[in-house]
Amino acid sequence: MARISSVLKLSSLFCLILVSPWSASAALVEHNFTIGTQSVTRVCNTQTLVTVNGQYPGPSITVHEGDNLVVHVQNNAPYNVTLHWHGVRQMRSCWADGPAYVTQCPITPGNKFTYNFTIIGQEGTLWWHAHITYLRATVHGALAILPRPGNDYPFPKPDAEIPIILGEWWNANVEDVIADAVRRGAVPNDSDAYTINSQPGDFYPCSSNDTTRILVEAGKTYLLRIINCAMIHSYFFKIAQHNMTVVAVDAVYTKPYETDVLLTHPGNTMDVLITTGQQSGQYYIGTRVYNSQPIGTGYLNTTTTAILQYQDSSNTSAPLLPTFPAFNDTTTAFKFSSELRSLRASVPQTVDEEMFMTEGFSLVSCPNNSCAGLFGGRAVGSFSNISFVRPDIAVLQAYFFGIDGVYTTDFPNNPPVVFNYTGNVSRSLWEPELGVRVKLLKYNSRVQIVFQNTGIVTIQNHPIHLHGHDFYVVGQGFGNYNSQTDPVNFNLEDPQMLNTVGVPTGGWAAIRFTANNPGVWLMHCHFESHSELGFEMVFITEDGPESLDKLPPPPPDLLQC
Ligand SMILES: *[C@@H]1O[C@H](CO)[C@@H](O)[C@H](O)[C@H]1NC(C)=O
Ligand SMILES: *[C@@H]1O[C@H](CO)[C@@H](O)[C@H](O)[C@H]1NC(C)=O
Ligand SMILES: *[C@@H]1O[C@H](CO)[C@@H](O)[C@H](O)[C@H]1NC(C)=O
Ligand SMILES: *[C@@H]1O[C@H](CO)[C@@H](O)[C@H](O)[C@H]1NC(C)=O
Ligand SMILES: *[C@@H]1O[C@H](CO)[C@@H](O)[C@H](O)[C@H]1NC(C)=O
Ligand SMILES: *[C@@H]1O[C@H](CO)[C@@H](O)[C@H](O)[C@H]1NC(C)=O
Ligand SMILES: *[C@@H]1O[C@H](CO)[C@@H](O)[C@H](O)[C@H]1NC(C)=O
Ligand SMILES: *[C@@H]1O[C@H](CO)[C@@H](O)[C@H](O)[C@H]1NC(C)=O
Ligand SMILES: *[C@@H]1O[C@H](CO)[C@@H](O)[C@H](O)[C@H]1NC(C)=O
Ligand SMILES: *[C@@H]1O[C@H](CO)[C@@H](O)[C@H](O)[C@H]1NC(C)=O
Ligand SMILES: *[C@@H]1O[C@H](CO)[C@@H](O)[C@H](O)[C@H]1NC(C)=O
Ligand SMILES: *[C@@H]1O[C@H](CO)[C@@H](O)[C@H](O)[C@H]1NC(C)=O
Ligand SMILES: [Cu+2]
Repeated sequence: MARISSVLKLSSLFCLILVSPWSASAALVEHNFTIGTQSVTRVCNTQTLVTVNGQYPGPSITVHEGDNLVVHVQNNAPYNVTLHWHGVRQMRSCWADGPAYVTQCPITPGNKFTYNFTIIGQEGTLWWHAHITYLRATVHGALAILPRPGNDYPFPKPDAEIPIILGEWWNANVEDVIADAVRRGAVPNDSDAYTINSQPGDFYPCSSNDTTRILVEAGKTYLLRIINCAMIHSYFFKIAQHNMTVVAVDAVYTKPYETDVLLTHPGNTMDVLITTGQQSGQYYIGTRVYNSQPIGTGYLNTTTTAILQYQDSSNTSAPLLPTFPAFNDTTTAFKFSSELRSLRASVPQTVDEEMFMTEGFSLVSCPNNSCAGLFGGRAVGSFSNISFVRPDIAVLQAYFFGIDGVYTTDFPNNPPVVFNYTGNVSRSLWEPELGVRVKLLKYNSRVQIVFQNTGIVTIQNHPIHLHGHDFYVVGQGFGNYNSQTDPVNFNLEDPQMLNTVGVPTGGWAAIRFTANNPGVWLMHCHFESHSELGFEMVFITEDGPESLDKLPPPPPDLLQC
């Protein structure tokens, strides 16, 4: 019975808001989020977690495209908090985007702030999470965007929808983990378990009694809303004996893509259809890490599981486990990422602004090699050799109110040095600059960025997330980007649109978007340890000529720092 009730709780995560089908008008969806602390036990270890409304994972939000979402946040936790609405375009509502010291000052303990924005032109699954220090490890939840009342999905309506939230668990206070790493100049300690809907599953100690079970009926179609909320890990995702059809990624519809394995990076969301084609039984839903670094450490080699359980309970066979790709199976990872195609696309055919950015690790030297990173240095990340240093006040406030001295506008279109990016990079090139250099974009300019992963410290697939815009991934490959030969093969017809792209390890990815959203927009690696260590940069999209092309003034409860 305990198992059944946990399944029911899960399915009620996504209760539909009932709106009559003939009403096309947008609704106001309002939520109260109280941030607090609670005691939670996993893998035989009890921790005090920061959570929203006492839920872990946090509350699911369901809206329709076109709705105005208003979330009143009361911070009763002992930490500064901000919330980000991951993947929401935030058209003309940059003030509600959420990254701390970029678009807002934090909500300090005891204080409150209201996030108020309208979701336009996006359908599918997104999510929300804390956007400061390491709090998003436990402060996160699903955001399902249904078609406007009267509109349909571009695929047959599923019989039910099931959220699948992939996360990580530490046998430590995550705020201590990041503070300790920053103090020592080290990479933060790894987590102690990976989770599916907050449970590690049958292959971890003290966990099997609480493994997430998803009850299904035979012969039905289910829509899985899969969200990678993990802090540092990309996963392969499989279900034993069940193929999957991807229909959307990052709340952008795809041409239906059938596969038996998914690759998901932190920040990515996927809408996936499954048909329950078996008669009965139990089938593991499982994840295993995709490790794109040449070194084979820094991750758990366990399989994290939930169970897809057919309701016919006469079959008591043990659950079947899927077979997984090897941890370092870059071929399978690249195949999945490069075969996705947008259902509908309108790609900028020419560009006004062309950027080439190196991205990856850098190493800051410390006095007497006294830091805990490689060679006694401090581990950091960078774009084009600039490691971002968070200012004391929000960049958006500095921009809007014309406060000088917070940032400069000279982020370069090309990195300062040309070198063999993915080769054995000379140590003399490892030390970055530190600063807050932003890139200004003219309103409505068409932008192309080529991200070039470097071999500094190590090559790795970094999931690069851009706020305020979705972008088309027009090309990707391994080795050094060749500006003569690679553009010839760009897909300008139906490339996938994303908000988070995994740049192939030791390779490159080319994106295009139109800067049609005035405001201050963070771009960063979505491995949280990397972004906390400066793997970030900022775009400012300038106002356009018409009043509707301008960023409106701040909300009345604007926070100061
Ligand atoms: C949010 O809290 C306010 C004040 O406490 C209350 O009046 C309102 O009904 C709550 N709204 C929701 C959606 O729970
Ligand atoms: C949300 O913002 C709109 C303006 O964009 C405003 O009209 C509305 O009153 C705001 N709602 C709340 C609850 O603050
Ligand atoms: C991180 O790991 C190191 C080495 O295992 C340990 O000494 C340290 O206490 C850990 N830090 C935290 C915050 O748990
Ligand atoms: C699992 O539940 C059984 C039956 O309630 C109990 O005897 C056992 O101790 C539990 N195991 C764990 C690891 O909690
Ligand atoms: C999954 O798809 C593959 C390739 O299309 C096919 O060979 C296999 O039989 C399918 N498996 C199931 C369980 O439908
Ligand atoms: C019983 O379930 C197992 C998986 O747990 C499955 O392999 C088997 O085919 C099922 N048997 C029947 C008769 O459906
Ligand atoms: C996982 O790593 C441990 C050592 O850390 C090793 O003993 C074990 O065989 C590995 N398991 C798998 C599935 O690779
Ligand atoms: C993957 O790892 C295995 C060892 O586990 C190694 O033999 C193999 O060469 C690696 N493959 C790649 C592509 O790095
Ligand atoms: C570095 O080490 C030398 C020799 O041990 C010492 O004299 C010097 O004070 C140290 N410098 C710093 C910045 O710690
Ligand atoms: C760049 O480095 C790679 C890997 O070491 C090497 O194979 C390649 O020849 C180098 N390219 C150039 C132009 O030196
Ligand atoms: C980065 O900038 C620093 C400081 O100007 C310089 O020493 C280093 O060589 C540069 N590295 C690269 C890869 O451009
Ligand atoms: C919390 O935010 C306030 C306002 O920005 C700042 O003054 C304070 O130092 C922050 N506290 C911590 C622990 O970062
Ligand atoms: Cu990264």
